[in-house]
Amino acid sequence: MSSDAAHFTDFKSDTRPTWCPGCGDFGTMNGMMKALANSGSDPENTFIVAGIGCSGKIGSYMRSYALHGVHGRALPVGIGVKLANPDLEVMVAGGDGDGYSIGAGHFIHAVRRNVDMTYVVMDNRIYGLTKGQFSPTSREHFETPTSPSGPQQAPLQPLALAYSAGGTFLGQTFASHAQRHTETLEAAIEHDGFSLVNVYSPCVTFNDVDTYDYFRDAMVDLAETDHDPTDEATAKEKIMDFETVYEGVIYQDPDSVSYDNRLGLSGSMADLPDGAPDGIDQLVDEFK
Ligand SMILES: Cc1ncc(C[n+]2csc(CCOP(=O)(O)OP(=O)(O)O)c2C)c(N)n1
Ligand code: SF4
Repeated sequence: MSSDAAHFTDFKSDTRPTWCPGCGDFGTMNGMMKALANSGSDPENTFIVAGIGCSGKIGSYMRSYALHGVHGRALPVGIGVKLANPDLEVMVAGGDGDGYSIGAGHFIHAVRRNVDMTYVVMDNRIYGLTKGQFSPTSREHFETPTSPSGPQQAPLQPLALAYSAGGTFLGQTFASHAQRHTETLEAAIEHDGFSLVNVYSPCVTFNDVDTYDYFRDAMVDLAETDHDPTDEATAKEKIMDFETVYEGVIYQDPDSVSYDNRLGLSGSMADLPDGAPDGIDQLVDEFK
C-alpha cells in the first residue's frame, strides 16, 4: 500500500465511457472508486477483473491493473489473481447475465471458496450489451424481444443463492444512492472473505420497468433500521424476503476467515520460495 493516500479520482482512467447517458453503471463505478480510495487502496495495488457486457467495460474506465475476461469467467480469473498475489486488492465486476447466467457455476463455487475479494454485480435485470434480452434477474412477466410474453419463470435470487452456497458477506445497493453504495463497498473490501454486492444499476435504454424511480421508491435502507448484519437469524429472514428490496449490508459472518488466510498465503509471486523458478522465462524453458 502506498504511503500517500490515493484520491478516488486517481482510479479514473483517461478512457471516456461509452455507456449511455444516465446508465446506472456510472454511479456504480464512482462508488467503487471512492470505496477503494477510502479503504486505503491505490491503483498500483488494485486489480479489477471485468466480465463481458456493458458493465464489463468498467475495467477500461478505471485506472488499476485490469483484465477484461471471457463472458461468465471473471470470477475464476479473480481468484487466480488473488491467490497468485494476495497483496492485491481484487475486485471483480460484471452484469447479472455475466454472473448469474453463463457464470452461475463459477459464482456458486467462488462464494463457497471464500477467497478475499469483492464481487460487484451491476444488476440491471436485463442483457444490456446485446440489446435487451431478459436476464436471470428479470421479472417473470417482463416483456422483451426474446420474451414477448415475459420469461414466465421466477427471477433468480442472488442473495439467497449466495447464502445457500455459504456466503459470508451479502450486500445490496443502488447506484444512485451514492453514500450507502460506497459505505457498503467499503465494508465489503474490509471483510475477510468473498463479498457479494448486488448493485441495482438501471439500464435506461432497454429496461423501462426497473427504473431509477422504481428503486428509489422500493428500496429499504437497512442503515436506517436496527438491523444487525451479524445476527444470522434476522439476516436470513431478509435474505428470504423476496418481496422487499433491501439496501446495505444484509449479512456478514463476523468469524469469516478467507481461503487465502486459511492457507496462510501472503506476499506475491515476487516472493517465491528458494528453488522456485525465478521468472516466466525459466518456467517457459522448463515446459519446452
Ligand atoms: C460465450 C458468450 N456467449 C454470449 C455472448 C454474448 N453476450 C455478450 S454480453 C452478454 C450479456 C450481457 O448482459 P449482462 O451480463 O447482464 O451485462 P450488461 O450488458 O447488462 O451490463 C451476452 C449474452 C458472449 N460475448 N460470449
Ligand atoms: S444499454 Fe443499458 S446497460 Fe448498456 S450502457 Fe446503455 S443504459 Fe447502460
